[in-house]
Amino acid sequence: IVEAQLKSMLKEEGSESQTAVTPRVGIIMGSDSDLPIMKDAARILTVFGVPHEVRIVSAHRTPEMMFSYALSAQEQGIQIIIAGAGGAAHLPGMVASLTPLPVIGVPVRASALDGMDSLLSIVQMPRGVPVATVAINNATNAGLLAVRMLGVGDTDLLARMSQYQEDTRDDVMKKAEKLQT
Ligand code: RP5
Repeated sequence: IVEAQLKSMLKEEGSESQTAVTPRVGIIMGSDSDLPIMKDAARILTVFGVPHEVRIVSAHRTPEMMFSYALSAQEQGIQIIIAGAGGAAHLPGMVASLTPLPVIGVPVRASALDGMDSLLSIVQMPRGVPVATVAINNATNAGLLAVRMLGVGDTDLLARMSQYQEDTRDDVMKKAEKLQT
């Protein structure tokens, strides 16, 4: 049921998983309640044409699924994992301990502690097990970071990232000019 809900929410957004081709990025999250935030990562990957998949994988509620996802990701063709979680956000770190792939962690603001709990749970990893942590609720940056990482071996993708940066710059300049007139 969760998978069906996930698909329909992503379809509405135009960010549904591109399952026809092998996903290069796996977007996982602890709960379907993380999806309103995590879909921003899917949206960015869709804009850049990067095949990806979206899954609910909980470190605490479905630990066996987390183990099997993390242990099989590399052989499935996944190159980067974006993992979002809130509260006692152990998913990104645990996944990073089980795979050699780069893991980008998204702290989701999910509890009474305003996301600081998620941020600290994800960013304070022990030496030897890195998780590239983005700002609280900033799944957009997780998607952009994944594109930059893939761009190291993909000049077309890197060119599209440069274009995105130019567009962002132009957008700010236009707003600044408008304010002056
Ligand atoms: C975490 O607990 C999830 O990542 C989510 O952010 C938080 C709350 O989950 P729900 O109770 O909404 O399912 O594991």
